Amino acid sequence: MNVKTKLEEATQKLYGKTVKELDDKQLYLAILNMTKDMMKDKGQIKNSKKVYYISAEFLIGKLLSNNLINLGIYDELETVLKAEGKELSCIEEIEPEPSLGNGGLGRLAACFLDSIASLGLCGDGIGLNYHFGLFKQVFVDRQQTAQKNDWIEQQSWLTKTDISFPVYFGKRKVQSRLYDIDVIGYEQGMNKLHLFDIETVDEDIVKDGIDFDKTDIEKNLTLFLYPDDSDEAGHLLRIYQQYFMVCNGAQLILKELKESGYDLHKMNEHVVIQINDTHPTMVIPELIRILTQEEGFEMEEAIDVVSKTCAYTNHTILAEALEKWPVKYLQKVVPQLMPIIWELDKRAAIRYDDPKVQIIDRDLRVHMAHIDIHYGFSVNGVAAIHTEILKGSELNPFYKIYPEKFNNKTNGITFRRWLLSCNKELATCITETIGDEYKKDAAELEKLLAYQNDATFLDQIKAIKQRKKTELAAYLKEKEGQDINPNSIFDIQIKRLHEYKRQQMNALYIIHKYLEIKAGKKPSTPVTFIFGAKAAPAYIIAQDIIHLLLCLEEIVNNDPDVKDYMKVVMVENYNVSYAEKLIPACDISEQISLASKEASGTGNMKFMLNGAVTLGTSDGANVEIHELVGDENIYIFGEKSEAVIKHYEKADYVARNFYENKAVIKEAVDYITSKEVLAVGNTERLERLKNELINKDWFMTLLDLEDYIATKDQMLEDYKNEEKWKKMMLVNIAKAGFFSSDRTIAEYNRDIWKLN
Ligand code: 26Q
Repeated sequence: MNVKTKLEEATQKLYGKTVKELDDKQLYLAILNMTKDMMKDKGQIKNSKKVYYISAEFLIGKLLSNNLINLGIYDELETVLKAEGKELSCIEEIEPEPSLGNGGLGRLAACFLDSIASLGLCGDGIGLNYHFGLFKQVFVDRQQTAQKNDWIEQQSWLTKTDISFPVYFGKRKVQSRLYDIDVIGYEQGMNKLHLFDIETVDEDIVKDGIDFDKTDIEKNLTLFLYPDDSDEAGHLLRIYQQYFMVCNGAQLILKELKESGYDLHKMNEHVVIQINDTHPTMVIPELIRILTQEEGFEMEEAIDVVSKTCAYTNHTILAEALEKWPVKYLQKVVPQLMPIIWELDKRAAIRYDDPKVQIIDRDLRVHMAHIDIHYGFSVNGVAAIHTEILKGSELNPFYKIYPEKFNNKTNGITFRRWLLSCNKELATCITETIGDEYKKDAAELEKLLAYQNDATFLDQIKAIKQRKKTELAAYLKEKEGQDINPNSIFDIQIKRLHEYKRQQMNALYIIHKYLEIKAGKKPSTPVTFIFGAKAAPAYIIAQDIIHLLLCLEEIVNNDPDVKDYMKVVMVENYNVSYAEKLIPACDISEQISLASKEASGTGNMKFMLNGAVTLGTSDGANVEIHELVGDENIYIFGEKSEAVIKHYEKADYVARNFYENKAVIKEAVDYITSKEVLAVGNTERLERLKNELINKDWFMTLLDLEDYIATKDQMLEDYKNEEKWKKMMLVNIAKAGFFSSDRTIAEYNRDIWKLN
């Protein structure tokens, strides 16, 4: 049956009407139903060994476009709809975006599910069904406020299952409910994303914004996703969520093993559990608890088989982001796990007396990563430099004990979403030039290198970029009410707001540029600086940085001396769908974290694939991008990671020295509390931020600022050389193949999972 007939059937079944008679919302629901049915028809991917990717976050984004592409029916459906006067792209806008993640880690999990299925590997995701996910960001008085994101509708990609498990928090029992989202591979079968929930959740306890009673877990357990630095009050709830996730996950895994008739004693031959950061770490003691208490295993054997089943991925070296839960908290939430954790601690302590590798430290805090490393068979970092830092410094004592466990898996992104779906024009142009094998084998993109001197092709990619910029300008006009010049250079920094990512350094550049223009130094090409970022509500300095950016937007965009030369736009509620519009339109990709701090970054890969040129430090995957494209096709600046690590060791970085000795730096920093900014901003926030930069600056903004300014100025200058710029675009696209998550997943499978 063709797509036209299927769609007509779906609209008749749902509404008793034809396609023409329906509005976009109704059509969306009909297409949703049709797509879900077609996915079911593809059948489950099956194998005698399966990976469970367990993660507190799956930042899946909207699913319609991707599912249609993976089913291979996007173009056909678009044509059918057009014939009836309907636009598929408008219908896609109707879909609400789930926000089941903070940023990179959650988005990575989503890309991985796509690639696991697309490689035909048997693997499911296990996570939580947060009703409101991460907060929706709303700006009020140039400050971030938080609202709930109500994404679950009557009909959605979620399918309620009849699977339900008891979960005990001590003696308190809650009953779970499993919801599934089907994950369809590109021209492949299907896996599942399992999202656990409880039926007693009460959405009405949410009061103002995102405030609610944090103690009533029956009502609040799966209401929200915690932002990446929650406050004290949130910590207990975070532990409740984590245990709820792993307890359900463990029960599901064991149930599936038993249903397949496999021997639990050989669990590791049929299951591998990939633990996404430390958030799901309790799955290790939980499995050991179940095997010993309910399945008759001896402790020794339970530990052995679980250790051969679990593998851990580390995503950070920021000490404050490594989870260390007080014994007291765990004792309160999951008393039944503590005896197991003490046992695991005792066994590690008997073998190794180094205090750095203990599970429970002297302050009675449980180091979650240490459980994963001692009791898992693999530990991986997410980019080459990150894994080297783990081995050489952060986790060095563990590397010395278990060198064989450590391995690198450089992150990747799914090209289905980040090229085929978000930039159809570029995908088509590439297909017309080198064929479409690159869709299944991303390394094929290198064939584009043969077109470096082909004026027609170079002009095509430049024209596509221009088209995407014009589309974005129209969108920003509609959404943000900002008029931007589509012929200006689009300089974009989109990622979670964090001091180590240094949005504040970009802000200081903007101030510097603004003051230059005011002094009469006009740039020859106008620039638009675009930001998108959410800050954790409890992270004060991050909120201050957002405030500064919004103040700069107000001042710069309304200054008649300046507005023709530069504009600043901080988009509201940056999310996956916004990224899909911003990335194809970008000229300059800002990847400016303090070297050694960004584990990998994945936005950098998405920009590169879409023909943006990176302005970045030698950090995370930027290092590998640099190696691939060569010095001529990237702009690298700033202190290298070894030097930064030394600064921390010696504690010899003094921000004030840079502030006092460099006029350019002083001028930019002082402007934060100038009368112009104070006139539109909040004095307390602005003073606190300036003070932080001069007296603390933990992430060394001022150290790299001069080099950043010089490098970015050079980049703006080079943009004028069209021939040079087009070639840089081409090389970046051609070399992006390495960053396909298909490559990453193939490596996970080859080295860790070993699914046949
Ligand atoms: C921890 C404790 C309590 C509450 C929240 C958290 C928490 C939540 C989210 C800690 C960390 C995160 C998210 C981390 C993250 O997104 N890391 C990013 O992972 C990407 C994928 O590997 C990398 O590319 C980024 O470099 C890394 O920052």
